[in-house]
Amino acid sequence: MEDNEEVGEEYLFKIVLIGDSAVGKSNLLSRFARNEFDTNSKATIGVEFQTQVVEIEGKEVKAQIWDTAGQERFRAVTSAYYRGAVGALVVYDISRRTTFDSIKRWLEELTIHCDTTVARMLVGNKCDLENIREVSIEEGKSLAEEEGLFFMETSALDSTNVQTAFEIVIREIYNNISRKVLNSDSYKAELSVNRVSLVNGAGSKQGHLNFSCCS
Ligand SMILES: Nc1nc2c(ncn2[C@@H]2O[C@H](COP(=O)(O)OP(=O)(O)OP(=O)(O)O)[C@@H](O)[C@H]2O)c(=O)[nH]1
Ligand SMILES: [Mg+2]
Repeated sequence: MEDNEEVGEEYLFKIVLIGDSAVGKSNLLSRFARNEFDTNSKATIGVEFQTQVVEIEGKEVKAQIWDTAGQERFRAVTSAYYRGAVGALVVYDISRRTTFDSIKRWLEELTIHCDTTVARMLVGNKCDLENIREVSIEEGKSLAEEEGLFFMETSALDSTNVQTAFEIVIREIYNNISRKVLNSDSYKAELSVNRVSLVNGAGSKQGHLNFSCCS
């Protein structure tokens, strides 16, 4: 029966990474998806995504994580980036206060472009840089509470909490969707729309979208 083939692919969650340039979004993704870290990573241009399979309550969940440029001039068409997203990691760098000050702006952008429930986590990355910390854990926690976000400090460099941060978001998405009655026809339709909108198809593990830069 055709439906049986669909079972393994029932859950495809699009998660977006946002935050200022150089906070470590691309390295959080490479640490999570490939267990890699790059000390000399270049600023992202356009959009990339990676798919990672995670098991939740015995079910196979595909997390498709999208990464874009923090730098305005390299960012691809914003609405396409956010389309269909059900989770977001909003990232700052604990050693650069300006990146923490930008968080409210990133949250506004998320609200403008996403209409469905989005599982959101505030991520203070580079917690290995304790000696040059500019944002305390308490400040991170209290902003997260104020805005109703999960909160975690991470280090893509030494792996602290990277897996956990993604898994908490994925689990929350799963919970949100369960609440929406998983098997309703309208939700299934929503999922297939998400699939169709991907340039490289949901089956591919990596991909990118070639938008022209907004100069
Ligand atoms: N010490 C430390 N350095 C990190 C960490 N994560 C990333 N970096 C470094 O920070 C710099 C920027 O990292 P990226 O992952 O490229 O940052 P990004 O947020 O993707 O930047 P854009 O693509 O420009 O938006 C690189 O030199 C990384 O090696 C971390 O957890 N700790
Ligand atoms: Mg990047």
